[in-house]
Amino acid sequence: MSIALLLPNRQTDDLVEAILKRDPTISIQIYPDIEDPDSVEFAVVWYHPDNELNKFKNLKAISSYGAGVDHILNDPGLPEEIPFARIVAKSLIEQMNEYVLTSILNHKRSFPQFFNQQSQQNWLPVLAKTGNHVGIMGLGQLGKALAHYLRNLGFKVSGWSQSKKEIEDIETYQSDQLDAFLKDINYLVCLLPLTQETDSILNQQLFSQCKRSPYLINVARGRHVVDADLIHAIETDQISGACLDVFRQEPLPKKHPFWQIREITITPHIAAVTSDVEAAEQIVKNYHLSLRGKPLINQIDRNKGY
Ligand code: NDP
Ligand code: OXD
Repeated sequence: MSIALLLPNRQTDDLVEAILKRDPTISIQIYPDIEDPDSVEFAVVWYHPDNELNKFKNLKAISSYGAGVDHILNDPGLPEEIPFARIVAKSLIEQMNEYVLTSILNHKRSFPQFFNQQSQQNWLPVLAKTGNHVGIMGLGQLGKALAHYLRNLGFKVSGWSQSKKEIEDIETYQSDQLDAFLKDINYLVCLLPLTQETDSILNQQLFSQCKRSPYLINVARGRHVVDADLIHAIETDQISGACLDVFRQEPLPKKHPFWQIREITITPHIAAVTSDVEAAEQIVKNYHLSLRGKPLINQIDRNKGY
């Protein structure tokens, strides 16, 4: 019996070592060298090729290698009834907080402009931008922690989520209150899961509801953004600029117009990276739970899609 790792384009040595450190009895097969598919009872996946999971006749459960599970749900060959889970880790929260704060402050204090000016030996003071109101779309594991973090640093914070939340010192809005949520914010952070409902949510209509030309920080999924609408919103100053970590196609193609837009900062899907040690801890626990037919830790609700 074994765990299969389907993590194309990733080095797997550290994850294998971390899993074996927790349980040296586990046998691990690494895609594409799966020699004994019938022995696979548990699969760990990250943007795996479609229709591979249904080759494992004895599969009992699946784990995402990260926080998102859109790549699992998008597999047309995802076996029905097989439970799957995602990774929730302290280090993801810490990295995400740090990334978003850096993006906000870079924009607020015009650092990209100063880097540019330095390369031209150009001494041109630019004052700090006013407005400290951050709106977070998604108040889950990452969004809620970010809300507390920014609030403790003195930002005004609002949050928007599917269901209404009560969080001290944070203005919270539920799904039918998007307009009110968007109206006053200076920074808009997307930390939603990618689902049918949230696909392309950052579009022209939403941007037109923002009244203070907020700076967009998308650290969720590229498919949340309608690229052409974002470019138009920046050109018409509905959105003052954007820091984008995720894209519809990754790596972002060299010809994509985002590369040429001064108001857009691009990072290569690096906001919060799963640590192999933390992932291994949850993978091994879930492997053993699945063998006993028990619910998984951080199991996904298939109906909700997150
Ligand atoms: P969670 O599942 O914990 O939280 C999701 C939040 O989004 C919940 O508050 C949920 O509302 C809300 N939500 C879901 N659907 C809707 C909707 N239709 N309308 C309004 N609110 C909605 O996710 P995480 O916080 O763990 O992660 C969020 C995403 O961040 C991941 O799915 C992943 O895509 C991305 N990510 C990106 C990384 C990077 O490096 N760029 C790293 C890690 C994650 P409710 O609480 O009411 O259910
Ligand atoms: C994740 C990610 O979902 O890195 O963990 O995007």
